[in-house]
Amino acid sequence: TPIYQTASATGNRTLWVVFVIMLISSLAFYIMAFRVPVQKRLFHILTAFITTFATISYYAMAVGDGVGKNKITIKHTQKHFPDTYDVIYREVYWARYVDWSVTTPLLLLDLCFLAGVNGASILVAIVADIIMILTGLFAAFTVDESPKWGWYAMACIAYLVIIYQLAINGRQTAMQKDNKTATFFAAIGGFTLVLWTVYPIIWGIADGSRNINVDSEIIAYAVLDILAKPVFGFWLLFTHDAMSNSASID
Ligand code: RET
Repeated sequence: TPIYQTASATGNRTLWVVFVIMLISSLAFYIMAFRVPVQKRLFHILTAFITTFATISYYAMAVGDGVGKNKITIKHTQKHFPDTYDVIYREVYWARYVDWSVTTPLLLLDLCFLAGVNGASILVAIVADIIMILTGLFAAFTVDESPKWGWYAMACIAYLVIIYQLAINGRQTAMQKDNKTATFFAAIGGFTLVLWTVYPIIWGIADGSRNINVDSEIIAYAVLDILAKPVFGFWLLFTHDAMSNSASID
């Protein structure tokens, strides 16, 4: 008998709550953007776009459009007994991958511009990021177990490339800037590194091995998304506004 894994009212309510938080944050970021001169708006615009895309994708998930079904067969081998199979149908929110494929590159641009990373390294980080999200999407929709983890491994390698560009390259260039920028980049970059690393862990126990239910998955990503987008954004923009008043970054 197949196993069905679907969201309940709790999961759906969580999606709506995050939709509202993303919407309000976006409005706040656009207002903050208009309050600074256009030459200082780059971070504001990037950050506002990030939550705008998240607003759209959470709406898609909450109304039930951004979600599909994936069937996976898990084989259990036992000595002296015939193989048994678990067939699991699970809801997969593909709208997340649409969101991430746009917003994670924009988040990387925020960090790269803050650190002053060169164009080639920015491009490498962004292409690696797109590969990470697309291979993650393929992983989420494979039907057999082994290719799933093959896609997952590819995504993890791409993630390591991003970390290299930001944590090694980015930190080096940030340290050549003024003290305040260097310290701030270390703080917000460290925050990002920890947060982003939790995503593949959640994915592994949710979409990957299907050990947690869809509601828990929705709640886990909700917390991460709020920290990675609105909290990250307010922190970046308030610090940026405070620092540019004392003329340190542009
Ligand atoms: C996947 C699965 C495959 C392996 C890896 C992943 C990484 C995802 C990341 C997502 C970050 C999302 C953010 C969203 C903002 O709100 C695709 C889950 C490595 C790092 C920051």
